[in-house]
Amino acid sequence: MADLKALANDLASGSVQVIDLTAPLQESTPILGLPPEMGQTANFKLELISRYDEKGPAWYWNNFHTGEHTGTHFDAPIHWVTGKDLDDVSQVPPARLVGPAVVLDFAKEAAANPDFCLDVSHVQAWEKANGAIPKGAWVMFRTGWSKFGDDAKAFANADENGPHTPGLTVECAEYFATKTEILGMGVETVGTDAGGAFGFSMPFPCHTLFLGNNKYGLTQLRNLDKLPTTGAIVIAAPLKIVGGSGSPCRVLALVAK
Ligand code: 23J
Ligand code: MN
Repeated sequence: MADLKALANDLASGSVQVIDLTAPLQESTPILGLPPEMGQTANFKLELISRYDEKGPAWYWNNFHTGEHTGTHFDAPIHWVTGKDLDDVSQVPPARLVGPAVVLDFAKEAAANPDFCLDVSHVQAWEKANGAIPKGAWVMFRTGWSKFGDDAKAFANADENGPHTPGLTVECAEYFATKTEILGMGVETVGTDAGGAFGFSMPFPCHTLFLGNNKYGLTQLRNLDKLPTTGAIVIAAPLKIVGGSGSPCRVLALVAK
């Protein structure tokens, strides 16, 4: 039998640390902007119900408004047409929210080229250096992009040709989606796809291929620089929205010290 007592002791002593990979969720949290003729997702917004006042003398609470895909969030397979018959966010099995994390660090490349795309050769070189990506892994694509997370303009990095943010090539998305048994991909940017992915030979390959192959997306992650290359455990906790295509998500990592 597995030994959770050891884990409890390690948590209590601090020899296992809990790292929060979640960005703060507030009105200023950056959101994806699509071309104006398309439907748009909403910013997060709090609406006060009462705060120890005449509407509620002893209690503070809010309603909130948000898009499902606002801030650090989870993409369920049903989000994309290729996954339309697969799970909504409430149907994702809980065992598939938790897994070992591998960190593919391409922050240097993304700093030199904001349109940097991870390709199959990068993944093969990573596996040669670090071992095979385990079954059920969360693949964390570290780009350093979270440093722009408090500045919506820098985060989107758009010019007249659209946004310029790093992502995956079509071939790399296809490799992960069809040749591996990972849970999904975690990124620091606003979505799993590159900023320029609408113009790829297959538009939005990460959404198309990951979600169509029952794999997930995690976005707007922070603190990936605090994870080891391998060895962390990641827990993604989206809200169990019945029929939902995704959800703002708390993402935590367990890291051995
Ligand atoms: C809808 C259309 C295109 C994209 C997205 C959503 C996302 O990035 C998302 O948050 O799933 S690229
Ligand atoms: Mn999304």
